[in-house]
Order: sequence, then structure tokens, then C-alpha cells
Amino acid sequence: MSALKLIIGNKNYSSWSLRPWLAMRHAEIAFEEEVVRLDFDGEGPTNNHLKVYSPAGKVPVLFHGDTHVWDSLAILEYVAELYPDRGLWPKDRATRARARTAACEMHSSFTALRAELPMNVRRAPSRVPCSEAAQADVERIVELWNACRSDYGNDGPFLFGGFSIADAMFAPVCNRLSIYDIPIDAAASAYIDAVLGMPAYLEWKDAAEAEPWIIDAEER
Ligand SMILES: N[C@@H](CCC(=O)N[C@@H](CS)C(=O)NCC(=O)O)C(=O)O
Repeated sequence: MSALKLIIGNKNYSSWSLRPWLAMRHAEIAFEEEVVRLDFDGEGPTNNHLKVYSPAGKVPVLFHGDTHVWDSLAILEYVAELYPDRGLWPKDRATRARARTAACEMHSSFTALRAELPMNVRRAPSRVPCSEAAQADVERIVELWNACRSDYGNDGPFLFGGFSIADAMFAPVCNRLSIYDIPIDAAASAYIDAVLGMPAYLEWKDAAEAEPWIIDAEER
């Protein structure tokens, strides 16, 4: 099999990059990584240099021989197909459908939360006020997590028991709720601890803490 190469943004800020990286590292899938520095000028993205990696001009991007995948969820689906033995989706079809629904809801929703509470891996936790729209996003996320945990989570600490792509998709939200000290219930808080305690997450965090770059627009 040809080598996998994952292009990612700054580990401290690039929430989309964390998703495939975390799942691949956790599942012990070998890959080479290249960190491309993201920058913003305060008036919008200035990341034209990303166009050499994908026509969308965004990261993450996965290269595998002639195959080129430039969306976090598409990358996760691709590696789940390449490595079916790693259990990146639940085995049972109905459970898998529910896990895919959770992953897709994360991918397509929660715009207020994303805009107001950016991922910032190394930030020390402290509370920030959030809008009603962001609060509604938090409530829906907690409802989704708790339903997955109570319906499917008996065999482990993750949404579907063992780690799955659904958890990879929500990992940046775990960082956001934790660093901005957003009030949530004990079950959701235990789920966040499970994700943020993963050895793969801690490895990502160490690398994020070592990065010298500070993006003012992403700091709150
Ligand atoms: N739908 C894409 C979105 C990726 C995305 O927005 N990535 C951000 C970094 S976290 C980016 O590349 N931003 C650069 C820009 O917008 O100029 C995915 O899921 O991979």
C-alpha cells in the first residue's frame, strides 16, 4: 500500500485537522504529516498558499498515491475503508447509521458555537459569555452526546462505547466546551474527559503547546 500523507494546519487552532489526525493516530494507522501554517489578517482568510494542496484551499488534505481527499469527514471515511479492521465505525449497521448521523450533524451544524468559541488547544480554561444561539448549539450537542452514550455507550467511555469517527468529529468541541468552561451536565463532562484524556489527543496537545504561532483572530 502506498504511504498516507496528511496535510494539517496549526495544531493549536486547526479543528478540522484534529479530526482525521486523532482517529488515525488512535487507530495506529501509519502516516506522514506536514503542518502548514494558517494565518488570518483579521478581515478574512489569507491562506492562498493552501491551494497547492487542494482546490478548496483548506486543510486537512490526505494524499494516498494518486488519491487526493480534502475534507475531514471524507478523509475519515477513506481511512475507515482502507483499514476496516480498526473499527473506526461501529460494526452493527443500525449503530453505524446512528454514528454517521452524529458525525454528519457535527459536520453540518453548530455554526454559532464554531464562530464564537474557536478551538484553542493550549488555552487555560476560563469562562466566556456566549450568545443564545451558541448556547442552543451547546444544548443540542449535550443532548446528542447523552443520547448516544445511554443508547450505545455501555462498552466504553465514548459515544458508541469504543472510539469511533463520531468521537473524532466532536473532539474539537470537547476542547471548546472545556477551555471556555461552558456549564454542562456530569455525563457530558465525563465524555469530554474521556476524549481529552486520549493518549493521541495528549500528543496533539503537546505539539500544539510547542507551536510559536499566535493568531489574534482566534484568541478569546
Ligand atoms: N469542510 C472542510 C473545512 C476545512 C476548513 O475550513 N479548514 C480550515 C482550517 S481548520 C482552513 O483550511 N481554513 C483556511 C481558510 O479558510 O483560508 C473540512 O471538513 O475539512
